[in-house]
Amino acid sequence: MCAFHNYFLSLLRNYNHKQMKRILIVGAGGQIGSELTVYLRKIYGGANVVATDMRECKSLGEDGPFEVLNALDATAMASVVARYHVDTIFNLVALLSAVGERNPQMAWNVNMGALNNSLEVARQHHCALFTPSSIGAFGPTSPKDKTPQDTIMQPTTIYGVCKVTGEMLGNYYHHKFGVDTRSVRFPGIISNVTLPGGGTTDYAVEIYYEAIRSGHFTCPVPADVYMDMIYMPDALRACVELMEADPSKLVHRNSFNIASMSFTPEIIYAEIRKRLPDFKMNYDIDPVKREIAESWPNSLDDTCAREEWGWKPEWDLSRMTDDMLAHIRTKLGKN
Ligand code: AKB
Repeated sequence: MCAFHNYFLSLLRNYNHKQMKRILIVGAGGQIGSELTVYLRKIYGGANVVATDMRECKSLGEDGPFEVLNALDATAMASVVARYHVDTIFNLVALLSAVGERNPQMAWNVNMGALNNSLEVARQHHCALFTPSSIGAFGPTSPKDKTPQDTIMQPTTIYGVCKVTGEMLGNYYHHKFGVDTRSVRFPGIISNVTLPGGGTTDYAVEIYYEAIRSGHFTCPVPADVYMDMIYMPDALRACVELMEADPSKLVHRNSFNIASMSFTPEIIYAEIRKRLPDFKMNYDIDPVKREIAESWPNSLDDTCAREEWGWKPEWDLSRMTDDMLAHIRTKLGKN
């Protein structure tokens, strides 16, 4: 009955153009959330996007509703969903890979707790649910290059264990209860608005800030390790395009490989030096980040996302580097 009801609602949503109307963002103060909130409000209207975070975030309350919400409190989450008549939840709460290794129990409790609550609230209130997965869902036994959509997933970090479990739970809630769960496996996200925290791919953001600030960067990840990365505008567009995709075309749901660029620290350093020839980089390898980075794919195969919902990246390393340096120059007053 419930599965049928949810399926019927998702068909109805698909019938209308721009299906999401009342959106809840859980964990809106983080790297993705702070930009996704603004992006969604531009598309769906400020009043229709409710931003929530554990802590007060003044800027997120400027052009739409903001509520303080602990994602581990399911009752509070359900009450916000009911009060604002939410039909779509974006659960962005996560401790990232490197910080997760420092406190695996906390990473499991936070990452899985927020996801469990989001799934249950989505089931009870007939909402669609987006939860990011990550390249971190793969591990050393996955194929390294052009890692396929469906392949071996045996991650060696608690972050990856949470992501694989989350993908399976998302699929379970879809099959068992008809909840419209969808997800992408994000590469490292590069942006110039909010800094990431505790990730293995963070170096690819920090390098731009240091190139402008001090002209020198100490890289914690080995020179020759490839990882997939994506520029924030592409990441935001992926969230909306997937959630707006026709469900009848989705063979997969949790979670889609998406790809846009893959590089090593040496490659991004060389790209920045084309614009700032005096920029210098040395290495002080963080053993935890090294192990994680070496366990992840070099690059993902995103054919299924392209075929099932039309995914196509717009940014490459060169264009992104121009844009990052220009924005950070302005932000740091170094024009
Ligand atoms: C991390 O490095 O932990 C994240 C990710 C790739 O999921 N940026």
